[in-house]
Amino acid sequence: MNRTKLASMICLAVFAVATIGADALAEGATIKGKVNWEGKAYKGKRNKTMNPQCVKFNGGKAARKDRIITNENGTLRNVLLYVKNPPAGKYDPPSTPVLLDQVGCMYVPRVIAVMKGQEILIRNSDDTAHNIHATPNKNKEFNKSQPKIGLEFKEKFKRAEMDLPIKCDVHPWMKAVCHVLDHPFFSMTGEDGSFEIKGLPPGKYTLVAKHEKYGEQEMEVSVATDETKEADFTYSRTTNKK
Ligand SMILES: [Cu+2]
Repeated sequence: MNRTKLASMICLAVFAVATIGADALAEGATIKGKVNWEGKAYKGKRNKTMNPQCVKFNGGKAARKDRIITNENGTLRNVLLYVKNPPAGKYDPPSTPVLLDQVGCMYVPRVIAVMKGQEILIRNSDDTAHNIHATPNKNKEFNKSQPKIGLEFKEKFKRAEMDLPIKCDVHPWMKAVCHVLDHPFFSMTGEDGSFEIKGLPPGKYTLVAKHEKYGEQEMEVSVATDETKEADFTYSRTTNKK
């Protein structure tokens, strides 16, 4: 038996029984790609309900609505990519927190994804008071205020839950979405629309792309041991519209 084969067998055995640290997912196969946006770039409308103080934070013009953000390179931001049929195993959450910032009276980013038990670092970068109010279905609700610029606190959710809403009761337009997964095989698209899911044992996976407005798409992706596979998705204004 060659070393690669032996290593993959050990790897499979480990995935089947032990608790795996998500930080140790450097080994294994990778699925990566980008989420394309087809058609005209989307420019969100300015938020007419934004109060004067928050408008000032945004340089004198109200911030644009951010449920749909297309990037300069023709991709779509804030799309969650996750493996629907993750390899069996118990996973420890990544040790690095995910940042949820408040900038110009908007959540940045609007959509975050964490593993259950992973820390979310919530920061106030505005010179005003915000409160952060999570209203989950399966997790514990919290409602905490951040009265000053520069304040931070950490929170985590214990159970998997998609589309968990987070809002600010001071500024009713402030809305964020948190996806909580029970495994580490997920990724969010950011400013370049790319994603990367690492550490997969060889196998056939169903990869799901999920956007707040344009919904879900699925793709079957098979990976061999340590293989890197490309998988691109495309959304447009007509995706999931009938
Ligand atoms: Cu606020």
